[in-house]
Amino acid sequence: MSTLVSGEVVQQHNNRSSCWIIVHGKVYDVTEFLDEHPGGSKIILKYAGKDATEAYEPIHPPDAITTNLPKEKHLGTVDPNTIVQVVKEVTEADLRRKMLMEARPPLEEILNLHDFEAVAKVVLPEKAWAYYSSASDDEITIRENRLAYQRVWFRPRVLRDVSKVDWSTTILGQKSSLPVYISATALGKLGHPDGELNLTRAAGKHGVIQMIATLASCSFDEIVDAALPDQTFFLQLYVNRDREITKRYVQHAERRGVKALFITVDAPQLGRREKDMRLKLVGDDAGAEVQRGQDVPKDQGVARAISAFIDPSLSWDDIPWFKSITKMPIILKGISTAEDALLAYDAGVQGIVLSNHGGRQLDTARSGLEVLTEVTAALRARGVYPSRTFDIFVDGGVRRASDVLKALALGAKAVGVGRPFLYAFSAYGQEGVERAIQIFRDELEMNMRLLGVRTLDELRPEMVDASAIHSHVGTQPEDKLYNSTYQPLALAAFRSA
Ligand code: PPY
Repeated sequence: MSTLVSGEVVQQHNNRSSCWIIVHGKVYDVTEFLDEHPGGSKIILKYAGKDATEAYEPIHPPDAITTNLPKEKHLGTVDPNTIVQVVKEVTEADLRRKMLMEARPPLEEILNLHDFEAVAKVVLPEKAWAYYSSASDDEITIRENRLAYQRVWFRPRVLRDVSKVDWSTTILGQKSSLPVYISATALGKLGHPDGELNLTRAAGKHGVIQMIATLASCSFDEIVDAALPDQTFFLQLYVNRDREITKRYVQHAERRGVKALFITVDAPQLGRREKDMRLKLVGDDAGAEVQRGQDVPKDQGVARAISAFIDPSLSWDDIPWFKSITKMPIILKGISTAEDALLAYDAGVQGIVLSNHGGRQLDTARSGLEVLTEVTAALRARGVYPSRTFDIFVDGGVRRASDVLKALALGAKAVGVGRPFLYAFSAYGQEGVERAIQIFRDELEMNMRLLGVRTLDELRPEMVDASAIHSHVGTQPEDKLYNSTYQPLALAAFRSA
């Protein structure tokens, strides 16, 4: 039985020379870990002698503390009878958020995916919105991801008896009710206490495939345990500098029935997301104190602080090793040129995701949709397109079923959607995700009828005019809904007097 530790005793260890914290009802001595904490010591010290669960939960896997801290530092369970309640102080921001949640538009008034983003922008805690919405540098690519879809126009066919339309498909041999999969996004508990489980429950119910993120707030097993018996998952992988950790993680996922491995290849270093970084400079915990020259990385933002484990030495030479440790199909996520698409083909992987990581990595990289046209041309010139063994996926900027149909007409097998689902559950939990899926269904039905296709196989490149896709100048129709939710970058702020 675990030792009982009284709340009063925990409270006495509230400083740098002796720092105890409570996480999930357990007491830990983190004094010697302070300087090793990737997010810096300052944030831990804020919770010295207190319950840190709420701050810990969204940004750590549940077992991070138990695996990183030597056993002798696990001091026991907080005695529920003696605990001096370290009740979280209800801040003004909490009260405001509660009020805003109560005033949200009812779900039936959410008509499109932009609506979720607009609600999320208002109700999310500032840091969560900054982390989720941010993109790199001047945020040109995140906006280009939307614009690219508007440079492609439909060439609809008529009189084709579209009384029945069917948008179901198979993705990497797995049934999917939509040609859309839920792409990996990290830190779901910043947006909702159930985090990624909202996605799992909705996806299971509606036959949609979820890609589990290495950096999800919920652990891999929690997610898989919440699934229906035959629910399909893919796994997104950040490759660890310690390949043994990666091997264990991948093989565990395969044993638990994950059907494909998406290796992220566009993030040897994390992009500078200034909205996220800016908030850390002026925000509370790592903020003011940090600027006074303490030891916390000064301007890292949530993401950069926890990305140190990612291996920047990953290269094409590593692909055979991945093939040797798993039988799952391997897909490289984050390809942006025909040259790399051909290398991926030659490396014998089963597919690629044309992606710029939602505009969060190399700014002014092109959109996946634009890259798609050059990739299919290059593969065709090689005589290897279309292929049954090599699939092309696209993600970034998809907000409408019309976007999905354009990508499929141009050769994508399916598209990934990340932020919109994240915003849907941040604002409305599982029901929000279900509504988002329903919106895709409704829009697919209408757009397929109007385009003159009954099944996704009937989509053809001739059904779109993509002749302007490479043009980055000229007038564009304005995307009013998107622009009204898009939050411009902020400039340096004065300190308040
Ligand atoms: C991203 O934020 O774009 C991610 O891919 C997730 C992430 C989160 C924290 C560190 C590294 C990557």
